[in-house]
Amino acid sequence: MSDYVSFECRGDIAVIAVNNPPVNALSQPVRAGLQDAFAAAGDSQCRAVILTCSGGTFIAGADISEFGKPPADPWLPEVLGRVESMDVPVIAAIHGTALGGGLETAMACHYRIAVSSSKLGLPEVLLGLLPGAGGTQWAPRLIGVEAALDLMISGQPIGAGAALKAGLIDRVAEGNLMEAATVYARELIESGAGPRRTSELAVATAHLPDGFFDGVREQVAKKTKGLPAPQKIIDCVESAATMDFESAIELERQRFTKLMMSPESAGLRHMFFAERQAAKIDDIPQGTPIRPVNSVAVIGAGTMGGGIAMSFANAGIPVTLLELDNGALDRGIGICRGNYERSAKKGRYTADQVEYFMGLISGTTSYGDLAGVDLVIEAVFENPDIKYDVFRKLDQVCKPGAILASNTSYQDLDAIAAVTSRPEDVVGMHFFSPANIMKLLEVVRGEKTADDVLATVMKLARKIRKVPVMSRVCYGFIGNRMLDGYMREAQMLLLEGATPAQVDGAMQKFGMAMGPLAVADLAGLDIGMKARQAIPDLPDHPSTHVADQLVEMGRLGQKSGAGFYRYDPETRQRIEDSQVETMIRAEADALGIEQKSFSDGEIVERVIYPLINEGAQLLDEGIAQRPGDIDIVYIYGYGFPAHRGGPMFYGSMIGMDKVYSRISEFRETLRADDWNPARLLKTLAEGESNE
Ligand code: 3H9
Repeated sequence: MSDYVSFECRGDIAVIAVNNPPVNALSQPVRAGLQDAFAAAGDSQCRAVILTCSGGTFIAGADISEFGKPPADPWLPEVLGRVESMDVPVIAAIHGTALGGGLETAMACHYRIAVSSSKLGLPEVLLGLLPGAGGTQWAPRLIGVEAALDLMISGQPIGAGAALKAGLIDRVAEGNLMEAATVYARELIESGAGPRRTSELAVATAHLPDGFFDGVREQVAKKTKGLPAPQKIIDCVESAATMDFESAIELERQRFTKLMMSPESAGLRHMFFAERQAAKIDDIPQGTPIRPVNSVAVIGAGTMGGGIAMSFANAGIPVTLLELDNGALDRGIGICRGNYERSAKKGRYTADQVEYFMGLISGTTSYGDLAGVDLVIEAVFENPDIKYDVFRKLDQVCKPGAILASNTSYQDLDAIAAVTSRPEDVVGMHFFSPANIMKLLEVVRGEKTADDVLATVMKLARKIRKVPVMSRVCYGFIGNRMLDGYMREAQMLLLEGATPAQVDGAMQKFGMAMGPLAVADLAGLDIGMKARQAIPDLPDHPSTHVADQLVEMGRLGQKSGAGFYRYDPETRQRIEDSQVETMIRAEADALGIEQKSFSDGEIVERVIYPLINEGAQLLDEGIAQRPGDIDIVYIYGYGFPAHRGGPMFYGSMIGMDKVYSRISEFRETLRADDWNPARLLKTLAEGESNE
């Protein structure tokens, strides 16, 4: 029939199969192929149709790469209308993942059978969208209003067992899927069941209390920070309960189209592809051999080392923690157990799982015990001499071919590699704290790091559920190097008249998980001060004066109960502190800095534009491979709002010419040395203003 969709009659049962690797996305040729195949089935003598997919999965959704481009016929709702209107029973045979438009396709079929390992979901919300091919109408009819809202607002898929219980599927296939689907089709033919159209089912609403939908709206708005897609999903589900099917479908279509044009969806779609792209290294071919990693050691059982160990244990990989003495080792292993037990209390793990994970974490105080491990990650104090010492020892004891990784956040990886006799085996694996939770992994490529070492670590990252991004060597790599300007401007704004709460408030409204000053308090102001003191000949900069004075006042941040803010000892709630305000104004006075007031927009520009500028500089220097990689670093490592697509995408949405011109203005009116526009930013800006 077509390369993408095949049609054949097996006796009186028609089999339509989609074949569009890797995930059978509903690209235009698939939609056209489905339309033709169902037309052919309608014209045939078949008494039932089975819709199946080849490869590893059922249809995983619409083709996201087509979004934002001019629509190409046929439109998916039209195709699914054709499927639902078939006069003979249509059975979806599901394996792998039936997601988004894929699950909508299954719901347009009259019956559904799935293998037990399959997953079904409506994840459109994660792309800033809603199910736009009938999903908001079919789901409440099949599984009820509450479960449908849950499925669509969380975006999280459910397994076949839960789907069967909820009524999303009719059967779980035992054994071979096609055989089970054929048996099902035969039963339906013989019982004369006929088509069972989802749109003809009623939506159960009698049990819903008055004001149900408004209650959900309010609850969801709090959790989703006013993002538009969840609210529009609620509108559509409400319409399923209050309007006729055709009118409700029309509303769904309008809402879907509006969301498709929204900046939030553009940002989230960019992030979807950027995340997948970031896992690839341009000059390392896909098929590069991988070194086996079946055992891992972590040097240093502090908060970071323990978190790294947990990440491996969570993926079923045994890990040995090494510490200098038994006391430190016991403390480190105890922290891992404590973390697991807290998660178990919240219902994330069973007691058996906790024991399983802890069974994978062992400890030693002897480097000799690391002789057989495949990968060692050093996570000791950020001091180059200590790190050199560790790597010299590892070079002596580790087997040939073992990967030697450093979790350094700032140090020169090439200098670390140079103390070993095997710099090709040395790589950076920069985790973010808490390492068992944060998804970002900066993979640092040294001058001599071997291709297979990099390929192994990029792949391993996915196995331990991290999102890897490759960075070349520079001070602070991608993320921390960019942070410099961000933190500098946040603190300069204080000296120019803003309060900590104003700066953080503006950034939180922008969507940052936390404001920069609250983050500094969380990290510990003394840590920043010590890091600065460790840099030889670092010139004085007024931006650090407030933080340095806070440290001198004993205000180290959250851990001492006060920093830029005071913290309620019970709730850890931030409280604005007039003592800090007075100190800031006195310092500004001493520095002769004029005071003014700032709008939220000005604060955002001052704090975010340095990220964009430094990002452009990193691209120019070849430290980062692509703008999208930088976006992924900031979204997964620094709490940048995903719906804004990351700093570089955000810059491109504003227009790099506008960003450049504002930065040039700041260069004139603020501090020339701090606001040097990156060469690449200038080039991009000139390109845009010539368009
Ligand atoms: C929707 O359906 C809207 C409808 O309601 C209404 C329409 C009118 N499109 O993730 P992987 C690519 S919205 C295009 O590494 P995994 C992906 O970029 C959609 N491409 O594999 C990658 O390409 P590359 C709702 C897609 O095994 C390759 O496939 N559906 C799509 O780790 C492999 O992907 C979703 O949101 C797509 N839909 O995970 C599901 N999906 O090799 C989105 C994947 O060039 N997809 N690609 O880098 C996923 O969640 C995961 O890809 C999946 C597989 C779980 C399926």
